[in-house]
Amino acid sequence: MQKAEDKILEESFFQKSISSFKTNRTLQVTSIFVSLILISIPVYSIYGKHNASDDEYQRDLVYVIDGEAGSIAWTSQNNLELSDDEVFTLTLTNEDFPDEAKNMNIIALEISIDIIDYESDNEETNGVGCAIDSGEDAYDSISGIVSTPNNEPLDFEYHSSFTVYSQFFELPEDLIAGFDSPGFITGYTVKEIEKMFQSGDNIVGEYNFEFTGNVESGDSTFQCERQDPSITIDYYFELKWFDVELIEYDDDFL
Ligand SMILES: [Ca+2]
Ligand SMILES: [Ca+2]
Repeated sequence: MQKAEDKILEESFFQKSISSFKTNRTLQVTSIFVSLILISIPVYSIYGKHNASDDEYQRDLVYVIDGEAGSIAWTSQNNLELSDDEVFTLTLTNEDFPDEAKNMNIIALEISIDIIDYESDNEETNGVGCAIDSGEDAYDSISGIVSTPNNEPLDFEYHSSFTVYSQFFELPEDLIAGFDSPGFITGYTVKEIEKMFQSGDNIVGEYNFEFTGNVESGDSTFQCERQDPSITIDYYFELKWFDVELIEYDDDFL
């Protein structure tokens, strides 16, 4: 057990398992941040003591959290153009999940937004002074709120492309997470641990998405006016599935 506790570091096995697709440092930092929040959330076990049964001995063992994980594309849109303060809304339910997700243990929703204007802002210039000094683009941004069933809403604002997560189960507070190793847990039976990693009915209900365009024009220069009509984004949502597999820990594991 002490050996397992030594493995405590700042990223959980879960984030590690779903972060392999990430492509830039911003996303990695976001991921670690979300991971830290998840680990810090207190969770009170709902698993009371049962009458003594054959699997009680498992509470004294340490289990390594392993398993398989993957992604299923849900919905997406390219070239969504918003003017300043324009709000885009979308409401879906779990009934709208793709068929292949319906019998899976869906444990998270990942919302990714690419902000086209970050690399190529569509600001317009007008005036005789533009040839000499046209000034510079000002970054636009997207702010938004995403609410999912049985979760606190996520709110955010970003200038560049980003990803946010909503997770549908709470990691046990006594999960021992390692940066470069799987998580460990002890004190529970196998059945209890497996149940902790099931979303169950937490996915049932409405998913509301609200994205607002914040369009900024760069400062005008001498005899050169700058204007910015809009911000353009691509968004895509992915569902993350996870099937937990427990491995009894022993000294030979690592
Ligand atoms: Ca701009
Ligand atoms: Ca723009």
